[in-house]
Amino acid sequence: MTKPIYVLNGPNLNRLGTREPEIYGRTTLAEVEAMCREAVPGQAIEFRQSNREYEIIEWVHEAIDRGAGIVINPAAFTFTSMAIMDALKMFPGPIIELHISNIHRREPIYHKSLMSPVATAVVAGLGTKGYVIAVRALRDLVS
Ligand code: CA2
Repeated sequence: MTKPIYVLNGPNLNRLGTREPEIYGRTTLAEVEAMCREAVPGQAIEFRQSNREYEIIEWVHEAIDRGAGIVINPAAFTFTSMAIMDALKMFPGPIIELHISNIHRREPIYHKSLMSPVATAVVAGLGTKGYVIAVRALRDLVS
């Protein structure tokens, strides 16, 4: 059996589609999950969201044990979490860091990602369609 791709989402993304549509669009996270599954038929996907740093670290550990690749939108943890960065560093496969918005066009506090140095690739600014592009790219990288 092929190993799953993990799509991990950080804090507040469970509220996607409900505020700041000019930046993040109107698509909900449940719709993003459906788009991801449709984009890579036959590819197992573990799609998760948490507001807790601990839980995201545990899921990265789970992916280390049984995952083929990781797409991660760490949201605000992008800029604060050495712990998630350390966990990602241990992952042997490809990692795509994903942001719905282009973090580099935004205020300076959004410019310094702690994750980018340990990511294989970064997708930012393509809206929620970036998830589709990221899971397809990851599927190609792992197959
Ligand atoms: O653009 C992205 O995907 C971000 O990772 C989203 C984070 C932000 O801290 C990053 O800098 C960029 C914020 C996510 C906030 O969650 C939302 C919930 C509801 C509606 C919109 C955003």
